Amino acid sequence: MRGVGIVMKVIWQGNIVDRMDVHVDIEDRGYQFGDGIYEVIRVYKGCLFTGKEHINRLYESASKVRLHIPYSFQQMVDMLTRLVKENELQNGSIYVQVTRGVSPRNHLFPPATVETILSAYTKEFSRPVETIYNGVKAKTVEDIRWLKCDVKSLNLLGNVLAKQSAYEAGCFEAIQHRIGMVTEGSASNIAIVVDGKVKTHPANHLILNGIVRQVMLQTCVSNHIQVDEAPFTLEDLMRADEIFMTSTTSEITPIVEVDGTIIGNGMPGPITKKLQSYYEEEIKKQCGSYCL
Ligand code: DCS
Repeated sequence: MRGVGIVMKVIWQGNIVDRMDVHVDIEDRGYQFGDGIYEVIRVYKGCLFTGKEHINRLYESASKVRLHIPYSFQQMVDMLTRLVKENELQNGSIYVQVTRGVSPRNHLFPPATVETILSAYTKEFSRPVETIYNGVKAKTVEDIRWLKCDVKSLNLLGNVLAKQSAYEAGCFEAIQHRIGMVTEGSASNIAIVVDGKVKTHPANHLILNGIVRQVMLQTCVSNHIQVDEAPFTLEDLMRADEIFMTSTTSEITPIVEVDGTIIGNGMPGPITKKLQSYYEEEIKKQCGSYCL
């Protein structure tokens, strides 16, 4: 909500309505099974940053779990843009999700006549300046999630448990690993810098191919920073010169301590800082002269 007494607008089944008028059915499959997919799109100065990439990924996630989205790409762009305007959102994010609809509880897909349910809302917040500048602490945890982490699924229990465990250890993010190979954060991708080279897990079924990850990799290539999309171990992580996480909300955030061990000199490293400035350039390019 933008202010007292102002009801925020949301998208419900293709229409823009007051948030208070939305009622989720107890048998919505998203609610009961986590049977759905979602996206988080960043908005700077009222403009959708990498909006096309996020919407494309929403359709990809839907198709990977055989979920039908009854709107065209352009209809989706128009709907989300209208929502941002209606809510007068300047800086923040759009959350959009699609569930497999409402049907009597049964693990099987509902009949094809059951409509999927699309909803979206906006949230206002500013850039996390403090953590971007100073960096954060992380905790390593075992990656206990399923084997379709490339799908942005509503099932986030594994991610929730990882994040909570990090929080309880006084850390900002969890760094997940499968038998010692680092995959990704609880809600971010993880990269290390070794001898000036950026290394991050390849985009396969074990991670979400983050949009910020992709922008970061492109800026590395355009600026002649070497990149290696290859798995790395917990030992590589602990010995790295620099570590950073990438995500729509945290952008490029340095990780300066892992499991109580200081990384590098405990300050955001030079490559991370360079990548942050390239990322800001990209924001300005797409969304105008937004700056801190
Ligand atoms: N990996 C996981 C598991 C994520 O949940 C996210 C983003 C990422 C990587 C990074 O992807 P993007 O660069 O495309 O953001 N998670 C979103 C979320 O749930 N909240 O904010 C971002």
